[in-house]
Amino acid sequence: MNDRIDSVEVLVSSPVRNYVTLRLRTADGLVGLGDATVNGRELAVASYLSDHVGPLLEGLDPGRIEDIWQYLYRGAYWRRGPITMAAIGAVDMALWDILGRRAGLPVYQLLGGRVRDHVPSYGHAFGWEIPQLLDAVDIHLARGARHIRVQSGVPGLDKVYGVSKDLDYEPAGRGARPPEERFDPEAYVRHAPKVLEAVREHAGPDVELLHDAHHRLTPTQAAQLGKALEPSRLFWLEDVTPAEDQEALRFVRQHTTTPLAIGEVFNTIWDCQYLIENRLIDYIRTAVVHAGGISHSRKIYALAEVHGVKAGPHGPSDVSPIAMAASIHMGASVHNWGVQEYMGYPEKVHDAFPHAWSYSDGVLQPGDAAGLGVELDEAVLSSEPYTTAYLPTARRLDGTVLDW
Ligand code: CS2
Ligand code: MG
Repeated sequence: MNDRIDSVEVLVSSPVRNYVTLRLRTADGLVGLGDATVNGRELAVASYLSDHVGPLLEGLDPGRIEDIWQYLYRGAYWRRGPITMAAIGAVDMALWDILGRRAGLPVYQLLGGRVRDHVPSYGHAFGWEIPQLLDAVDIHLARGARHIRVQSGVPGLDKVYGVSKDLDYEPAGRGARPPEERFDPEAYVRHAPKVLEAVREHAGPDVELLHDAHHRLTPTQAAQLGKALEPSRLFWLEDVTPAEDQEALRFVRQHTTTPLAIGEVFNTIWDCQYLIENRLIDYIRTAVVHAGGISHSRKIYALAEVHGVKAGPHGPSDVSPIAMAASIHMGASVHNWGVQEYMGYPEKVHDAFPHAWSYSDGVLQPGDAAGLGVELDEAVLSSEPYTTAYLPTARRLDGTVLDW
């Protein structure tokens, strides 16, 4: 049958950042692309795909998207986790891409069509000191942004996650070991409210402000921070406590009305179920690539819809433009959408993955190309060799390892 999957390729590439891309081809020449990037664990997911998943796909009907998802998830004894789910996510994205290309329709149309005119997004403003941060906020405002994530340095520390001194994207340090940083959660909790207050004062009441604490606080610190931030009226406070301890968020929620977001490290609907069903969060942050693709993400959003929770997907530059496309297509067609993170990409990444989706004036558009609307420029994609790169490991001032 000439519409069967007849080739499965896994491309590990490094146009400035490391990405893992899945390319499926059908016997009649259609191509589907999926993103399988797991930042800092790229080769593990590449092996999972090429050694364990690829051989199963050859000869299958690419139109059986849900069945292939179930086959790869339920049909294997070991399941869940970021590597497995990113691999399944990449396959799922590529199958929706093929379906769209076969139908001559953009994926958002296959998902039920538009429910909004554009997909709201937020970018990152950071500055080591408050004046630099305010300048960065002004750049976002001048671009037309309505949602901005703000992060700053902390007095007494010389590095803070998310506050790059010279780049406009979050870098991962190349090398065999992650670089190390020192972080002091207490100093951070004391300082962050002053930062958000200054930004609110500067930006006025209309702009939506977001802030990420990166799983580094105790429940009590998180509750104190949420309370202290109330006058700054955040859109969301993200990842206040380590994501495994979901009951901690009940305590935080009981003490603050600052909206809470979490879930960028979640991989399945079962990771999200407790928090959503108990209404302990306002936004669920799963990324399409790390949570099993479009098919599974739609189920997470549907569960969230029933419980008044909105989607606010993770979208750093370590999620490739293919996953970004898939997320934007969902953003155009999912009713309970809050906002898409859009950190942006170095120019070379846009060149490596030419895409129909676009960003301007603070919002994203899926474009009208068939499928996901992303192609590969292999010359750019392979212009830099893959080398391991890691986000820094953080330790407390006394040297104990902190959560990421
Ligand atoms: C962050 C990410 O975007 C975010 O909210 O939490 O920058 C995160 O640090 C990286 O994506 C990790 O790969
Ligand atoms: Mg985050």
